[in-house]
Amino acid sequence: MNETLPKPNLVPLDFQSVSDENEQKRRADDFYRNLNNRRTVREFSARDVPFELIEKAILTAGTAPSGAHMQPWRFVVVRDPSVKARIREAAEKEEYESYHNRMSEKWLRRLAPLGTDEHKPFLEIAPFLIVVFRINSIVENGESEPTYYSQESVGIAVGMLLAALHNCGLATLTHTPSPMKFLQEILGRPKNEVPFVLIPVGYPAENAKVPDLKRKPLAEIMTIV
Ligand code: IYR
Repeated sequence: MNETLPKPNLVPLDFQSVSDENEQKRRADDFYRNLNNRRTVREFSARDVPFELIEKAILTAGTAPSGAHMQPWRFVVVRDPSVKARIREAAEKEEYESYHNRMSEKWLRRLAPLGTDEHKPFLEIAPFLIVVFRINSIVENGESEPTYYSQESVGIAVGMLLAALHNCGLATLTHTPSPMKFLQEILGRPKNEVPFVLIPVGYPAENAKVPDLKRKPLAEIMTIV
């Protein structure tokens, strides 16, 4: 072992235990019902959202566990209409190519029930876009080092972000224009920050519709050994 490695700095755990099993079950059920009610929304209202809610949701996402606790994420909040317009223009250009020339017949068949296409008006209508970047390397003392398990880490943080936004009554869409490199350029992010997902946030449009999706039952998603 390398003798110069630092020692861990351990402090007492602040574990908030839940009073009893019934209370645990009640909370488990409440949380499930709350998240089971979340739907990806593609029709947004222009109604404004308190910025504080966006900040709190990002703080929540930032509590996610991460590989070697490197917290390899950056959340860029876009509210400037001119930046949103540039993002829409660039995304629609890529998406046009994807839908017309890049996606396979099988893929298009999978997407057909969702009703998606290359038109992305929500990129301008939603009051906020949160663009999540994955930090793939850092520089320390002039030396470059990769972040570890950054895909998994950022995926977990995004899950928590979506749950936090839903929990405070906001609608979200996980949008992945492909390729996403234009986001790095428009938002002026450095090369080590790789676009991960783009999340429009706001309230649903009045009478917004969503696809009639069914979720897999427990027996199909859980295996007990
Ligand atoms: N990125 C495209 C296509 C798309 C792909 C998947 I996988 C989806 O679940 C939904 C859409 C778009 O955003 O339209």
